[in-house]
Amino acid sequence: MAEHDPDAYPYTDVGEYVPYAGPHFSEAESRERAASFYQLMDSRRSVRQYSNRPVPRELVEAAIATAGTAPSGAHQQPWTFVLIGDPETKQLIREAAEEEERTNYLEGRMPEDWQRAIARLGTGWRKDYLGVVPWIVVLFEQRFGLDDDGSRIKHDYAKESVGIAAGMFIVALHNMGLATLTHTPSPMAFLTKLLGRQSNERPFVVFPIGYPAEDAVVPVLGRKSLEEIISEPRP
Ligand code: IYR
Repeated sequence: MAEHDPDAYPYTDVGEYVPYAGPHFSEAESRERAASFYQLMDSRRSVRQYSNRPVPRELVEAAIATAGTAPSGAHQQPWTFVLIGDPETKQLIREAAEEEERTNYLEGRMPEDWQRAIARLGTGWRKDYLGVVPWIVVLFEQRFGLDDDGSRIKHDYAKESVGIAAGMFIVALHNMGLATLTHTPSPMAFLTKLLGRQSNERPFVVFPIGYPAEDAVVPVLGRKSLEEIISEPRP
């Protein structure tokens, strides 16, 4: 790197640098990889029926490690992945989630347009899958950091950062043939207490993780075409 130029980089005066070590591919390799990765990811679906077949803890840990490579605001890595395998805690999560969802679905807490939006997904207040999966990961967003003396460290773009990490986690699981679902029981505050998290942490999403049931089905849903999601700048 060139010598530090304080005019151009007024806030950059510390830090060490190493050569970037990302992969290099020929254009042909890139095309091949792009096509096969797209195919792999296009086969991903949110799964609501799981097998109780055990999943080695290391596999879920590997997915968490991959998610932890996500970019984050000011590299603050504002995420905690709480990994739950013991049946009692999974059962407590299930019961609490079902209680909230029961109120949503049966007692009119879900606005009508929301009900209409999810009608074709085949969801209901019962969350059987939370009682079947070998693992549940609850991803928490650290809204702010806490340093050793308990004072707050501002986290920039925490929500965006955790959203990116969540996406990478889903990709990592799918890449190893594991299924998951971005489950957001609403409201989710019960998870902070149930899992003994601190008040700076906000539950972001619940991921049931396992192999899909052999007879798992998913709703027939199309994806938007490339033409629908890509655009040019408008004058
Ligand atoms: N949280 C509810 C409802 C629900 C909401 C959305 I947005 C979905 O994409 C699916 C379901 C539930 O988990 O059933």
